[in-house]
Amino acid sequence: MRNPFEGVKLPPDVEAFIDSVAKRLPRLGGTSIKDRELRRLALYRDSLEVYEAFVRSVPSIDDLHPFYRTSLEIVAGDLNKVKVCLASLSKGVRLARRILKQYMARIRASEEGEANKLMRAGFGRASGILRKRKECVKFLRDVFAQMKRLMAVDPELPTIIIAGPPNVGKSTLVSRISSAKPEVASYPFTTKEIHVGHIDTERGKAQVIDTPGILDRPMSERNPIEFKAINAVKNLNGIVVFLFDVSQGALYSAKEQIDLFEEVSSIKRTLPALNKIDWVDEGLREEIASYLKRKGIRFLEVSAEKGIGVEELKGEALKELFQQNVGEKRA
Ligand SMILES: Nc1nc2c(ncn2[C@@H]2O[C@H](COP(=O)(O)OP(=O)(O)OP(=O)(O)O)[C@@H](O)[C@H]2O)c(=O)[nH]1
Ligand SMILES: [Mg+2]
Repeated sequence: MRNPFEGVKLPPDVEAFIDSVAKRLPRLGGTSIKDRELRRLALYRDSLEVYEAFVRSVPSIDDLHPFYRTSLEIVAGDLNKVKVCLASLSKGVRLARRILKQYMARIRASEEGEANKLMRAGFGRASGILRKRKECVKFLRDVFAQMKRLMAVDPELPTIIIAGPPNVGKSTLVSRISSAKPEVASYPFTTKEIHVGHIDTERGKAQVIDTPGILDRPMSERNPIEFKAINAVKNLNGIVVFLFDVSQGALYSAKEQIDLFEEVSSIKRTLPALNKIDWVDEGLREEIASYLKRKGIRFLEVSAEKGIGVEELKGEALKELFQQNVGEKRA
């Protein structure tokens, strides 16, 4: 599935739109003054099409995949405002068209000497109607410009979500296990860049994403937007590979990492791996490994950077992923 917002035709800012129409008016001639003024209002009327094209290009909000609907909600702050503004803009354009039509009829019925005055009046009234929607247009423009940029994640594809504390090696792992160079995407969830890679398998295509700034802190430190972000990730069809940092350079204690792991694994099916095994801190490794063993949780030991154990991790993750997918399809 492609980003449903990719095809949205962004609307021009209202003042810029009015300005650009006004600038084109003096260039229009005609066989008479009346003819010229009619052509001017017709130009205005036809130019309104950019707003109609925008509204038509917006996908139905209620039919969006939950991943994209949640993303839209995060970006817009309020889905209802998006709907209200879209409706208000549609109505404004219809009203402006009607006004222009009325003034064109009046010009046709008027004396030559009245035509320019009527054109100005029609122009002014139509512009007034659009100006009332100025804030809405600005809001919609900003929101959909951001949504258009969210291209790389396909919520329909089976997805391996790489999670773990900051600096654990998530991005390194994404590029290690995906076949192509990962794409870099911006997301409303995080100010950081998300990497999206793909894996081609016999059973079909899968994607791998890292989650900087999303699944890397305790829930208690989160704001409402971050909760929604987690929800969006939850809505992806996938499993989590959780990386622990067991290196001598680890920024987080075993307890902090284990607490985070427990939170993440309560959200989605999670496969843990101890990363940076090439630069291991034995104490840290032992503490985390014994916790996992005590819980009866299987884990792997890897070095994303050196490529140690990475193929095995990839194989395990894909196995779980496709097992889960088969299970879900049967259910
Ligand atoms: N020694 C060692 N270093 C690693 C390994 N994997 C990653 N690193 C290093 O760890 C640092 C962080 O790696 P990233 O892949 O950027 O980590 P990240 O989890 O994406 O970091 P954020 O996105 O900032 O949360 C980099 O300097 C990597 O080179 C590993 O297996 N061994
Ligand atoms: Mg990263």
